[in-house]
Formats: sequence, C-alpha cells, structure tokens
Amino acid sequence: RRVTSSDATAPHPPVPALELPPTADGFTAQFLRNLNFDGGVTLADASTNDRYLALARTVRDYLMLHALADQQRQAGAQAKAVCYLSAEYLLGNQLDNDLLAGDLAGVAADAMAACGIDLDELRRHEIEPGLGNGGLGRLAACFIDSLATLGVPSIGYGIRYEYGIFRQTFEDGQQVEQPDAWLTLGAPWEQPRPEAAQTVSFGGRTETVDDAGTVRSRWIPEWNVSAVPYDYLVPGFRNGRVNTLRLWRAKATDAFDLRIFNSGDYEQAVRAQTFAENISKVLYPEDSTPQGKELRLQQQYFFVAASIRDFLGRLPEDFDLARLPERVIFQLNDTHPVIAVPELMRVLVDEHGMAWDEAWAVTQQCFAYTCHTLLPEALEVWPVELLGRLLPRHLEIVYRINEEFLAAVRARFGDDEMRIRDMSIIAEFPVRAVRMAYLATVAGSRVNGVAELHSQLLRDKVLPAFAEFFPEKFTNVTNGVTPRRFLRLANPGLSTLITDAIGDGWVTDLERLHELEPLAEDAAFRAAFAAVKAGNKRRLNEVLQARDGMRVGDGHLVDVMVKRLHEYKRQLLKVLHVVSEYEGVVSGRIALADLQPRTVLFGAKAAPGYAMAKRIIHLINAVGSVVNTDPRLDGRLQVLFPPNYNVTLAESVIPAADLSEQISLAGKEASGTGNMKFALNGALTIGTDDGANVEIRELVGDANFFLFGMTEPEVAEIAQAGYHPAAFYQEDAGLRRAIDLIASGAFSGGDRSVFEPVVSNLLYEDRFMVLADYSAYMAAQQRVDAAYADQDGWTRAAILNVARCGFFSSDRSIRDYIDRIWHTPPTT
Ligand code: Z57
Repeated sequence: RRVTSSDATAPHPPVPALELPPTADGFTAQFLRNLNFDGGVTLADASTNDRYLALARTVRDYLMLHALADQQRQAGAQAKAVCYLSAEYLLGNQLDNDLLAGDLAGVAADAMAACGIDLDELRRHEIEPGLGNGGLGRLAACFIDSLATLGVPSIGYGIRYEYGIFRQTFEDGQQVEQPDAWLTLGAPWEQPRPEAAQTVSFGGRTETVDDAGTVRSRWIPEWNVSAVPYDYLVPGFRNGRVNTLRLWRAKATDAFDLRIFNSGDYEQAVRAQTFAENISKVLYPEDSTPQGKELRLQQQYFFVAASIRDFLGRLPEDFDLARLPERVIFQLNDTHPVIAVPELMRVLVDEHGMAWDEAWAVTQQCFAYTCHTLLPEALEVWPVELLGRLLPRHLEIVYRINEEFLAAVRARFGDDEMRIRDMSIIAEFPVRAVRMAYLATVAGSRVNGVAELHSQLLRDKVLPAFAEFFPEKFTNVTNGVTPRRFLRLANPGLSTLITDAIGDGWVTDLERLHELEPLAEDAAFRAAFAAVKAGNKRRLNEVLQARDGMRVGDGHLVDVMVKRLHEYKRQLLKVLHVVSEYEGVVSGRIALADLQPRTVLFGAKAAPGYAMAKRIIHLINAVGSVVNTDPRLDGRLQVLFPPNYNVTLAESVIPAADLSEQISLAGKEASGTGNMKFALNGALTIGTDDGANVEIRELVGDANFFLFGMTEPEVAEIAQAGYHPAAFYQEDAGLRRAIDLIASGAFSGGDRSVFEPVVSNLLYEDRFMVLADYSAYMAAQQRVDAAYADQDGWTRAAILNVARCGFFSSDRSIRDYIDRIWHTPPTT
C-alpha cells in the first residue's frame, strides 16, 4: 500500500520539487538533474539514448506531480472505478502523447534548444511499446486515453510483456520475425512498484473441509509466482487528471516453491526462476486465432488474479464486499481475462467466507464483457484437462456456475436437451472444454459488441440462445479512436487548419467537427485542405525514404490497406485489383494514359504460424517487385509494402491516404478502427457493408463513400446455397486473366508452384468469397478513379468525411460505456 494521509502526520500536498506552471528554465534544470543523477552523464558526454531517457523522465516527472495531486484528491471520494482488464495495450510512442496532454511541448522544445539538442532526433529514437497485436490492443490504448480525458476513475490492468509484437522484416519477400526487445535501452515511462507485488498461485488440487457443518472446497496450489506491477501514467488531455496503467511482470517468488523443481539443487532453482519469468516474457502474436497454449492461460490468470487482489487491496480494511458492485466494474476486453470470473468467486467464497449465492450476485454485477469478433475460431475455449491441471478450484467453480445456469435454463424451457447442449458453458466436443465467451455472458451484467452490425449479429448468430435468455444484457458500444493521437498529433497540418476554422474545442469534443461542413463549399478552404494532404504525402515520403528507401509517386492517388493479415480482411481482393490493372496495361487492354496513377500501400503482420497469411504477404511483395519495375507501367502503378507496420508508421501513413481499403467480407469484421482513423483524416473509404463501415457510410453519406459487395444476408444466403468460387472464375474474363497470371508464375520467376496454394485456395475454397465480390470491387475502383479525376470534388468529399466523423471519438465510446454499462460518473 502506498502512503496515505492516515499514515502521514498530516495531509500534505505533493512536494513541489518542480516549478509550476512549467517554464523552460525549470524544465531544463529537471532535465539536467535526470541526465546527471539518473543517467550518470554530463550533457557534453550524453548519447542520444541518454538524452532521450532524461527527457522522458522529465516529462514523466511533471505528469507525476499531477498524478500525485490527483490521487490525493480522489483518495477519499469512494467513487466507483472502472478496472479495464486487457491482455493487450498497443500504446504507441509516449513522448509526444505526454507532451501534448501535459501541455509541455513548448517548454520541452525551448529546453532542448537551450541544451543544443535536436528534439526531433529524440522523437525518432523512441521505441514504441507494442504490447498488442492490432485493433483490440489499440482500442484499449484509446480507451485509457479517453477515460483519463473524461476524468473517470479507472485503472487499466494488463501484462508487461518483455517482448511485444515481433519486428517484421522481409527476406526475398517473405516475412521473418525478429524479437521485439523494446526494454533493452531503458524504460523511462514506467515505474516499478515492487512493494505492491502480489503472489499468484497455480496447480495443485482441491480438498473439501467441513466448516461448521458446511462443506467447503479449498485450493491447495502447487506453485506460486510473484506479480510485480509496473505503472504507466495515463494523462488526460490538459485536465490535471492522470490515471494508471498497471502492467504486471512475473518474477520468481523469494522462496520459489514449485515443488517439481524443489530438489534443493541450485541449477534447478535457477531454472525455476526462468520458468516463472516466462509467464510475462512474450506477447502471443495471434490476432483473432488463439492457439490454446498453456502458457497463454497462465498469462491470463496471472494478470487477472494479481489485478483483482490489487484492486481489493485499495478498499478500506473493513469494507463490506457485499457492496463491491458500488465500487468497481471489471470490464473484460474479449475473452482473454474471463478467468477473472471464477477467480473473484474463489476470493469471495473461499478467502472471505461469503455464501455462494451472495458471491454470485456480487460477481454478476462486477463484470461486463465486450466481444470483439464474429469468427468462431476466435472464441476461446480451454480444455477441461488443462484448466483442471492449472486451476483446479476454478474448474470446480465453473462447473457449479454451469450447473446452476443450466438448471435455470431447464426451469424456463424444460428438458430441451438440444438447447442445454447448445448453451452449456462446457463443450463436449471435440474435447470437453470451457467456452469462455459463454462463461462471460452468463457471468456479466452486460455483453456488448463493438459496432451496431456486430452487436446485432452477436445477438442473432453468435449467442442467439443467450440473447433470448438474457435479452436485457445485450447492448452495443460502437468503437472509437482517440482524436488526440490520431488527429491532433498525427496530422498537425489538418489540426491547425481545423482549429483556425472552428477553434480547438474539437480535441475533446469531436462532434464539433460538424462546424466544418459549410467549409466544404469554400474554395479557399478546399485549397488549404488539399495543400495539407499534399504536405502529409511529402512527410510520409520522408519517413518511408529514411525507413525503407521507398516513396509514394508524385501526383499519385494514395491507396492504403493497413491492418493485420487475415484471410477474412481480404488483402487478396486488393492484390487481384492490382494484378488486373497491371495485366490490363501489359496486354494493351488499358492505355497507359488512361491509368490513374496510384500508389498502393500495404502494411500487415501475419501470425507466425498462419501459413496462408504468410503466403499472401509473399505474393504482395512478389507482385510489387514485378509491377514496380516493369517499364511498361512507367511508374504509374506502384505497390509499397513497408515492413513492420506499427502505431508509429500508422501515424505517418493515415494522414497521407486518399483511399482507405476496408474490404472484409460482410459479417466478418466486428468493427474495425483503422476505418475510423482514415475517414477522420480525410481519406475516402472503399468498403463493404461490414463492421463500423456501415456507420461511417451512414454518417458521411453515400456520395462520399465507395460501397461495394455483398451484404451480410447475401453472404449468408450464398453460403447456405453452396458457394462455388470456380464459377466466378469461369464467368469473369478479367478475374480469370488475373488469377491465371498469378498461376503462370509471372510473379515468381516462372515457378508455378510458389503461389499455387493461394490460387487453388481461391478457386476451390475461398472461405471469404473474394471471387464473389471481385467484379463489384473492380467496378467500385472505377468509380474511385473517376471521382479522383475531379480533384476539387474529391477534396469536398474528403472534408465532409472529416466533418461527419466526430462520432468516432473514443470519448463518445467511453460515454456510451458509462451510460449503458458502467454507471460510473466522471469525478472532478
Ligand atoms: C482483435 O484485434 C480483434 C478481435 C479479436 O477477437 C481479437 Br483476439 C483481436 C479486433 C477486431 O477484429 C476488429 O474488428 C475490432 O475493431 C477490434 O478488435 C476492436 O474492437
């Protein structure tokens, strides 16, 4: 426990070691203190890394003053808090984010100038914490930003992976993964709190004890690890609020008591240390396709057990746990933290002696579950054999929850065995296993999807029996993105233009962007807007040139598809478009002069074990190297695939984009959040009626969005009737030419075998119906070319996209969570 006012002789303000408001001199002095005392170097001898670390520490020091004051103000408030439980936080760089939130950019720039330091060089030196895979992890990062900006008492809990998402390189066009050793040069943003470590237990067995006539079960674990918190400051936007992101690191306990290693043998003891520390060693690089590995379940239990204990430890000693729902809501970010449900039950019943029914009532009010997927393979299921071995007491608790739940189902519907089998938290086939999404749905007070269409499909297709049983639990909260990082920081040119037009209130009230609408009709504003886009393309080129020796063509339409590589997202559809255009020119069907110059930019990581995704990456690179160098194209069609797409690269790419590719098969992308970032930065979307695309199109209007492809009901219908991709190949000559060109070995030095698996998968399986949507996509791309030919019209549509996308602020998402799920008013 931290020192509280009751421990101190008298309440006191945080020590005013820093001059407030910040001045350049004060900032410089603190910077030099950090450089000298923390870094142990003089300014003259300091390396770039030394200077970066000292700068980061200095920024953190200023935020820490606010954090301490904030904690002191909130200490007595007894407000209900949100504990956001997420296995991933894809934070991105911290320096600019914290300079902006803390309003420190000016003094920092002056201080660095006074020290003769190039601030931009230090910016470029930062390594982003990539503690997430993609959309889900980035959403968590946007949400903690909004929680702080809205002043909601909240803590983010997660895992401090020693290795984040792998660094991607290409060798001969194929993905190679390198470890992301992001901590090696120092971690200036974090604060280890070893005194707040928690012990987390695993394994062993349960036994029953007779407790004054009631039979109770108790857990005799076999081994423990220590969970050490590392705190990150999460500043609100210039509001004096600073929340905590608490990430747990696994360490061996002092007396590492893993019995199987406990032979008194020194070497074994050291190995045991490694065993414990493995738990927080590496982020699993699968997005939407969990591999069911034991270590992953260990990670999940490790962080939620530590987090629950940590939160309960913040309550007063004599707190009545029956009132826990008044003080906390644990928001489950997908199924990864769902083992928290039986853990809270175990703590309440086994450790605090609460009666089962009362504990269950408390637990049900303390959890809410967000589902982020529609793919059946993404719904986590843990074999009973594994769960029973690792967490035997939790398995018992899950069994009892399931028994009582199924009894309630029977009470309502009778002995409808089909229904019972359907709704059981325990699946029987192919192995007996716990369905974590079902457990979360039964346990939580609310279940939400992440876009309107997704929430509807969740009710109708993924969890229909549960939606019938608990209709009141189901709700929607459409995702959002933080306007601070993805507009204000990433797009300074557009931000200035907007602020000059409507003031700067939009940064925390994004719906104010509507005030830009009339300016779409203002020629001078359109010219300024177009100039900003052109400037962003130049800025992107500087980044790409330095990073990868690549550049976007002058005057090109910048066509961007950046997201994880997954078949359902249909990068292959984009590839077929490129190949068709290429084939059209080389065959003479398309006159070069008629080709709208385009640069198609891909960014995507594939899960290391996802063979088809890796082949698609190889194909994109192979197509790029042929297209980019074929003199017949004269540079008018370029394919760029910068490796290692991450948050930092996104911040350069998104503001430069003209066209945003959101082309998943309808009914597969839960929401998407990249789609929101692009539209907000004035790219037009070419997209299917999927996820949040639906809401984007409704808001920006059909005239400002390129819709194509089957709708979800149409997809369901042809799936039902039997989908035959080869028929589309037979019937569409353009499609045939594109596929035949790939099959011919034109992109693999004549070797037809390299991409044969991709081609035959498309022709004979095509799970995500690429071929069925090909002709609609090609037609939509023709509409894009025609629209882009009218530059002024395009700019008008781009402005309207910006003006009408204020809804997609993560501040609005958080307000929706508060209203529909959490009921946690902001505190002042
Ligand atoms: C992930 O990034 C998402 C869903 C998952 O089940 C897992 Br595991 C990882 C993504 C969805 O695919 C996106 O559609 C969505 O926008 C994002 O989560 C945030 O909700």
